[in-house]
Amino acid sequence: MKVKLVKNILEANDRIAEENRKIFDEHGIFVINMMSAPGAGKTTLLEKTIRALKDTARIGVIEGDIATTRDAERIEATGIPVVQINTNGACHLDGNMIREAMDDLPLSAIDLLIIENVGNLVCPAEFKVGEDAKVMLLSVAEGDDKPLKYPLMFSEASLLLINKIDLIPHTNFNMAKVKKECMGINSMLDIIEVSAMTGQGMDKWHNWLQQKFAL
Ligand SMILES: Nc1nc2c(ncn2[C@@H]2O[C@H](COP(=O)(O)OP(=O)(O)OP(=O)(O)O)[C@@H](O)[C@H]2O)c(=O)[nH]1
Ligand SMILES: [Mg+2]
Repeated sequence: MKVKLVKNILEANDRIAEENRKIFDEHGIFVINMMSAPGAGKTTLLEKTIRALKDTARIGVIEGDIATTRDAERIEATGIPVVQINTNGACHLDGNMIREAMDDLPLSAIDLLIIENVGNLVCPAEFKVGEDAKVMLLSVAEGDDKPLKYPLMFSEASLLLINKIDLIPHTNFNMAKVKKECMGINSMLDIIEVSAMTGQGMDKWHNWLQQKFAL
């Protein structure tokens, strides 16, 4: 019974996500669902990316957090449209939440919408929101055992950004092992090493975005 219930919830969510996707397509918006454990650097990466690309593309952001408008305030400071969703306890965004947030965005004036999901390495990977691609961050400070322990997000993502590479000298993070294990989970996964803090590798991430849709 419980299994059936979970399946129904996911199917209902898939339908709403599909409707969201149609609305985004009608407006010609490319949508990224950005996911990671808490603190991997999603908002920092977004702040840098927006500042680098906002003259080339019209970017909008939806921020998902359990509580506070802190991340939306950081994005607002870059001067682009942003909406904050507070899930009040839920560990992920779902299609319905995005459907409601859309009403507060100028969809006709956005080419690239980046949805920062709730910081969590598990639940966000289970719920589609209407995205074109899932982009995942893993920071080197989290440890190199994460792909095999939390495989779903790695298997769902199109791109893995390995962030905070400036900290590698202070960790025992084994880059080669992580890449090999990620490939074992998802052989289609693109992987780019970045430091949102120093800017290292950020041009490669921006190129990836440009290739996915014509900025
Ligand atoms: N050294 C270093 N620190 C970073 C880097 N990227 C982010 N940080 C720091 O990591 C901390 C968390 O960054 P956020 O961007 O808030 O992380 P987040 O993934 O948005 O966090 P949640 O939204 O809470 O899940 C901040 O103190 C950042 O300054 C990086 O590349 N290198
Ligand atoms: Mg954040």
